[in-house]
Amino acid sequence: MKNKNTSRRDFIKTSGKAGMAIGLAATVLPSFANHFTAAAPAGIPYTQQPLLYGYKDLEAAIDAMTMEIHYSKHAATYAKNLADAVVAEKIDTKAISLEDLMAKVSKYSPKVRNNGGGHYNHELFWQSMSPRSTAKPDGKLLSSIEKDFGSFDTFKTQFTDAGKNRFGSGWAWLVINNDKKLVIGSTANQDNPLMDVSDLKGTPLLGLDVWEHAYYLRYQNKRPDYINAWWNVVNWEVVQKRFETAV
Ligand code: MN3
Repeated sequence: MKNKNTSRRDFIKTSGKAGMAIGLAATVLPSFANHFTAAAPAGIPYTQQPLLYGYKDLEAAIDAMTMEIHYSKHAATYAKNLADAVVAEKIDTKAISLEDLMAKVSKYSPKVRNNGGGHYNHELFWQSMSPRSTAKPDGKLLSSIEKDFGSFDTFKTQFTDAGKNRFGSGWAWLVINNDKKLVIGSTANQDNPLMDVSDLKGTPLLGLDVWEHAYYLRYQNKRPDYINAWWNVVNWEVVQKRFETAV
């Protein structure tokens, strides 16, 4: 995986044809289809990474066409625009991680905020889903959820409400804050809880895209139906790993 990602990144760098590289990634998707293992929680690269499942694999919640357009058009554009902004604003991506860039995003242009957030959020989102979802987490994450929200069902209801009630476009989040407490909230547009400009602050453990482009083809105006179905594809294994890294 690591070599593949590296060579793909080099390919993008040398060819400058990000769109072509993304098309290539889409055609080789079946070779990744058997790798449902949890992705590493720490550090999201600046470039778009291959999906660890096929576009059709999340049908329990999201149709294949939505996945394809979302990944290969919307998210790819954020990654490309971030790459452009990184060059224009002379951001040394070897010296500063994407997470650290988010933490001082107010010092950069709106293009970095919108596309850096857009790229980070989507990479986290793809990792947060799996065709082999378990109904709930276990271990320390489950006990922390039960401690901080009363029960797993209460947590689900509050998270669902955060997504339902986010006016316009944005994201619902489960974060762990500086006091190691789990907190649910939402952000507008492509902001995220790592950003210094965000009211909601913490390390993202789980993020849900509630932009219309994430659900409109199947669910139209029914965002709550999308969120209710989305629980069927949450990759709790990855969320647990993020939690264990953060605590
Ligand atoms: Mn999106």
